Amino acid sequence: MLATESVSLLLLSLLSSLFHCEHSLAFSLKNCTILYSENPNNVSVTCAERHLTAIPDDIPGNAVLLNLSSNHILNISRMDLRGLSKLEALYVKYNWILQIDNGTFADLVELKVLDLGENSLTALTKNMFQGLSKLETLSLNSNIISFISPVVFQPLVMIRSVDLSHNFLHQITDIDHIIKLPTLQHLIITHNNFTSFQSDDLHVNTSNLLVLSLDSVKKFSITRDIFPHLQSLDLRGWTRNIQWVVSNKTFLRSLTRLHMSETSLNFEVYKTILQTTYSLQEFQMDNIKKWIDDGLIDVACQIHSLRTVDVRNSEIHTIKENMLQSCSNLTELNLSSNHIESVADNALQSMTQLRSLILQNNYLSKLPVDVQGLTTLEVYDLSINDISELYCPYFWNLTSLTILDLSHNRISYIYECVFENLNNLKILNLENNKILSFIKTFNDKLQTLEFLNLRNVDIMDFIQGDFHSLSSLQYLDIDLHECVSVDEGGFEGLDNLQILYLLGDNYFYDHFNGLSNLSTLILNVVSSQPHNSSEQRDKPFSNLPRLKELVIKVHKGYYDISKDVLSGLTSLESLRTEAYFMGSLHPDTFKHTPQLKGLTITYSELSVLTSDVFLPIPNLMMLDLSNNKLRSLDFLAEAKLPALRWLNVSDNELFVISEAVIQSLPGLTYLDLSANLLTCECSNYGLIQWIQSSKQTQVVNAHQYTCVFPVSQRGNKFLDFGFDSCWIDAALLCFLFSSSLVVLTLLASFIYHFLRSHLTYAYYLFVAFLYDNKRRKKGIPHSYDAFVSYNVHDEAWVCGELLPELEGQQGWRLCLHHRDFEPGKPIVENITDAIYNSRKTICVISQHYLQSEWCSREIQMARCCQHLCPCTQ
Ligand SMILES: *[C@@H]1O[C@H](CO)[C@@H](O)[C@H](O)[C@H]1NC(C)=O
Ligand SMILES: *[C@@H]1O[C@H](CO)[C@@H](O)[C@H](O)[C@H]1NC(C)=O
Ligand SMILES: *[C@@H]1O[C@H](CO)[C@@H](O)[C@H](O)[C@H]1NC(C)=O
Ligand SMILES: *[C@@H]1O[C@H](CO)[C@@H](O)[C@H](O)[C@H]1NC(C)=O
Ligand SMILES: *[C@@H]1O[C@H](CO)[C@@H](O)[C@H](O)[C@H]1NC(C)=O
Ligand SMILES: *[C@@H]1O[C@H](CO)[C@@H](O)[C@H](O)[C@H]1NC(C)=O
Ligand SMILES: *[C@@H]1O[C@H](CO)[C@@H](O)[C@H](O)[C@H]1NC(C)=O
Ligand SMILES: *[C@@H]1O[C@H](CO)[C@@H](O)[C@H](O)[C@H]1NC(C)=O
Ligand SMILES: *[C@@H]1O[C@H](CO)[C@@H](O)[C@H](O)[C@H]1NC(C)=O
Ligand SMILES: CC(=O)N[C@H]1CO[C@H](CO)[C@@H](O)[C@@H]1O
Repeated sequence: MLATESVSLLLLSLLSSLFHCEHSLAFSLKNCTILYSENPNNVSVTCAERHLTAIPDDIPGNAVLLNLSSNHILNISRMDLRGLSKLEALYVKYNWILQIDNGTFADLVELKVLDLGENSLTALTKNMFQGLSKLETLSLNSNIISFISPVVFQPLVMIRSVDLSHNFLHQITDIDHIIKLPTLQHLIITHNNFTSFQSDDLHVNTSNLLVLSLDSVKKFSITRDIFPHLQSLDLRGWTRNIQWVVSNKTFLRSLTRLHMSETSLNFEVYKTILQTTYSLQEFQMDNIKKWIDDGLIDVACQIHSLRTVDVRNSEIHTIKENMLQSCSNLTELNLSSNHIESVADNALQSMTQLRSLILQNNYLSKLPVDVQGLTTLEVYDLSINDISELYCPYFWNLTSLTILDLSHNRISYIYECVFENLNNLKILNLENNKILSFIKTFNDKLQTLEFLNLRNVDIMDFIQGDFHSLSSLQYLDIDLHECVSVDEGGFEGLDNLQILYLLGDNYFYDHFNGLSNLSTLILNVVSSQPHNSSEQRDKPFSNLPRLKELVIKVHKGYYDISKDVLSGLTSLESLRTEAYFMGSLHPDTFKHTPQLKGLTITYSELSVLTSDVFLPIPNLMMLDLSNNKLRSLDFLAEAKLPALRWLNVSDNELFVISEAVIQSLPGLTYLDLSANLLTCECSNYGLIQWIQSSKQTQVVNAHQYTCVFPVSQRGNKFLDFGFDSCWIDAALLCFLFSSSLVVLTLLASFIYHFLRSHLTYAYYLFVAFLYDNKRRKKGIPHSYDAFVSYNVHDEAWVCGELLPELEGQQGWRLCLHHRDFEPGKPIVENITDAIYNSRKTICVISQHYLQSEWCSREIQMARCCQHLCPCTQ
């Protein structure tokens, strides 16, 4: 009895430990999200923008990227990042970090990128970066660092780039140890409080630095060959009048790129700087309005090697005749974001090598005449100006042009002749213009064009033949402000088109004829209001056999989508719709798209879905049904979606998720249930258990979900819901279980005590039965013809009468117990052996026989196993 009780106690404690399972192994993180990725090794975790004050303790150990940006973290200690040995990138930007403990990053042996920018660090202490032997990029910008330990960078044996801009450093010796690092290529130290930058202060003979961004200093002096590899110098933000000393021009022999800005420098200083950079190829200047008129560009162009000039935000109004007179060797000129209204005749004429001319974001109202002669031009950008007219033969000699950007102008008409001769043009951007018609614009021209952007042009109608000659076109964007129409055959000729963006309201006709190679179609539909039913309307995409991706966004949806709307889309892998399949989905909708892997149906007021809808698409991997009115996911339980990995059902009206649903999605790794009406009741018990214990499926932000029902629980955290009420059921279960156990034990001991002998007997009968079965299966022959069962008192008769008769006269071989039983063997086994080795059993029945226990057993066994007994009568 005692034993039984302790067994049930043990069971009870086992049960209760199941109910209070361990959370720490769970996959749904408390304050972070693992970004979905098809590659299981790419574990990117983001905890950004969550008001965190400390690094969460449940970051998975296999995380590769961790984003902790924009929180309120104050310090990082040794334990916070323990074990994250796979981490390659760590972003802790925009926090309040004051302190980082020694050895904090010791476990981060794979880390390549560390961003500690925009924090409150004051010092970089000795062992701070210990262990970061693979770090390549370190950002420490916008802190208040004023002290750097001489040895802090020593562990960083692979470091390539360090950003220390916007700190409180004031001595160049502070960065001495950084410049020394042999692997360092890129150093940013702008916006500090350095007074000078002098090679004599640096205790290094040769630095491998390629790029240096430097703060405004009073003195810049290089008197040793310390930067033989320096390619790029960024001196933006220099406001002081400085002393610039480069004692030998060869010291900056590798410098090809110089970037400067601001206007407070003396013109003479600019000149001095430029004169010491004799290999310069690229000169970029911002905000140098003041020196433009004095001819700064011209001074720069006198460096023979210069090829690129980039002058932005400098309020240039006119490109004067002599402004670029020395710039004849330039290949790239960028004058974007100025106020250029006009270009003087002959201002650009000398630039016979020019390949790229960027005049973006200016006030030009006419095409600059001079450009007509720049026959070497390959890139011409006139976007964001006021140009209203394109005329002929303006572009005719620009035969090398490959990119022409005329977007964001006021062009209203394009004459038939405009694009004549542009036989190399690949990209044409006419976005945001007032063009009303394209009649013959592209006729027999632009056969090499691959990319055409007509987004937001004012055109109303595309007619047959408009695009006829654009046989190389791969990308076409005609997403417009207003609805337009494309006449039947309007897209004819676009045999190579792969990507098409389209806006309008009546595309559901026969308009995709001829687009047999289209792989992506993005439709922005104003309204899907049905027109007269016709076969084309019901099967609008039937001519797009190669289409892989279809996006349909409807601004005003209607409730009448044909079940065959996807007919013909046999290659479709991704379908994204918004407000398109309004209200319901016909079960046969996806019958035509067996390859579908990603499906999005949002803002469609779906409240009920049936599992049949998904039966034709068993390969579905990503399903987004967010922003609908679903009240149940039970359809998923029968839908059989074994490949489903990503499921978003946020912003619906779900209140209970049954365990059947959870179990039907074996491959799920990402589930978003946010913004539903989750009920904190026992019916969600399975869900909560699963969220907390699943090691495969992440339920995004689950720890932030709150109860909506019942009203008494409203606002409480969903996962905190106590199962006290559900406990009653569990306790009852335990009670019933243990009571049955007790009753069973009692019964067993009763039987054992009172019916033991019967049980033994039954046991032997059973053994006999098994034995016989085995023999029969094996087909072992019998050793005797008969076993004679008799009582000892009848032995005289058996030996004297029966034996001579049967063995002597008939030749039978009999088995007699006094003669043939094996001595030493248990009697029962001897009996069974005898019976089974004999074909028949002969029972010699007498008064003694009937009184003997053994004899009656022999009869029973023989009956049971030879299926007959000759002496039952
Ligand atoms: C890893 O996953 C993130 C998030 O899904 C993604 O942005 C990134 O491109 C992926 N990186 C690789 C190398 O697959
Ligand atoms: C980290 O999160 C911030 C804030 O959401 C975001 O702006 C930034 O792009 C993220 N960084 C990376 C590398 O994902
Ligand atoms: C880290 O910050 C927490 C407050 O967020 C504070 O309690 C703790 O003492 C700090 N640790 C150290 C080592 O400064
Ligand atoms: C780091 O270690 C140095 C000595 O090695 C010690 O002076 C300093 O206070 C330590 N810093 C922290 C934050 O523990
Ligand atoms: C920068 O240095 C000057 C003098 O060298 C000092 O007056 C000023 O306070 C310093 N600024 C900062 C932000 O350290
Ligand atoms: C710099 O070179 C000089 C002589 O060439 C040598 O004596 C000195 O040790 C070197 N300094 C460093 C820091 O390598
Ligand atoms: C400049 O340096 C080069 C090579 O280092 C040397 O040949 C030349 O004499 C130096 N010129 C001057 C003026 O010191
Ligand atoms: C243009 O380049 C040629 C050859 O490289 C050179 O002779 C000429 O002086 C350069 N012109 C200017 C203005 O730099
Ligand atoms: C185009 O080039 C031809 C021959 O080089 C020349 O005659 C014609 O004037 C040029 N046209 C323009 C518009 O510059
Ligand atoms: C550091 C931090 O803000 N941690 C939060 C993580 O999420 C849990 C549960 O939502 C909060 O209680 C913690 O404050």
